[in-house]
Amino acid sequence: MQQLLNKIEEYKKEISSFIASDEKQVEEFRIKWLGTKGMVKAIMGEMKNVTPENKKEAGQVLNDFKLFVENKYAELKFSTDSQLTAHSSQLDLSLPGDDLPVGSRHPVTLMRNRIVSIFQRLGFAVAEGPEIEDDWHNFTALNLPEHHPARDMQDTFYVQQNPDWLLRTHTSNVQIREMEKDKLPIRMIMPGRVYRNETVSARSHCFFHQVEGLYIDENVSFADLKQTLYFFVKEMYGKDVKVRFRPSYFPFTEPSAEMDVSCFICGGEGCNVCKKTGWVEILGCGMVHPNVLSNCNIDPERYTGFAFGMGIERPAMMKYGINDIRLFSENDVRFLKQFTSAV
Ligand code: 2U9
Repeated sequence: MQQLLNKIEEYKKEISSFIASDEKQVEEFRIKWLGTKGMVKAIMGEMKNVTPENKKEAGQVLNDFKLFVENKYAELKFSTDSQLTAHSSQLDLSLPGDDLPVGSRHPVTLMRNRIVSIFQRLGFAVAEGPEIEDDWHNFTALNLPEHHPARDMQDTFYVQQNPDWLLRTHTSNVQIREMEKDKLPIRMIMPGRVYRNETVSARSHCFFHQVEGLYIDENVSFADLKQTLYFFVKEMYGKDVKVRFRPSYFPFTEPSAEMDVSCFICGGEGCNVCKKTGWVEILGCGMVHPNVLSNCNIDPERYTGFAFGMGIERPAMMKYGINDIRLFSENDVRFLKQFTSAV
């Protein structure tokens, strides 16, 4: 056993001091030590002469030795690699690295993130849901009567194989799904893509994005709705904008309203964006209809709530001066790379 250990020590010394100046010498090293008739194989063969009580230790030592030789071989190979050495003489480590292309966020994402983060600061959580939906969650639960025009084939994309399925026309399906979970109060916003069967043009598309919001608790009033949306508008469009509510009608809210802000382009003087009116419509809102609460097993005598909804593309077009909604979905990198990835 001692003889074996001595021999290995000697070999290690020889190997450690070995230097190869070219690939040929490295190959000679490999053949001498690691080849089929090499020294490692030979010394491994000496295991048979080791007494049974020393076998375990000898096995360990021999394995370590084999690893040692293999590592040295790898080292020699690396240091004499002809490609590497050829390049290293021409390598200028002071040169700056290649530019990595940095992506930018999509303008719809930027606008969605801005809207979402304002409501998050007010304590709204974010919820998402399916884009392929059934009639109940997209229409019936929302108090849309059977023959409401929105259900019309002209406005909604239905799934051919099953007319109970459709592409959601708003993200209100997510509100219904949250209300059905039976966990109150609810204070959530629902961003997402929605679909309408409309002719594609510079101003309208068959899919676009929305953020909708829902707040349900005891004693929620229209005053809460107004205060929440005032805060949103000031954060979004600045302290100086004016706000006005106009009465409106939606089947899922009662009373309903639309909210305008004084034109943030011309300051109310009248321009193309506000069509010379001085006002820009930015969202619809209202108190959740008692029928909608009942449809989701929420007692309308005890709970009330408000809801609102806004498109994302239109404010993004106004903010970035984009004049054609189709640009958002054409994936032209020349268009997309113009937006900062700040938010
Ligand atoms: C539930 C109850 C009520 C969401 C609302 C609007 C008014 C609205 C449009 C704005 C522009 C959609 O993108 S748009 O075309 N939305 O005017 N949305 S109230 O009301 C709800 C939602 C869910 C359960």
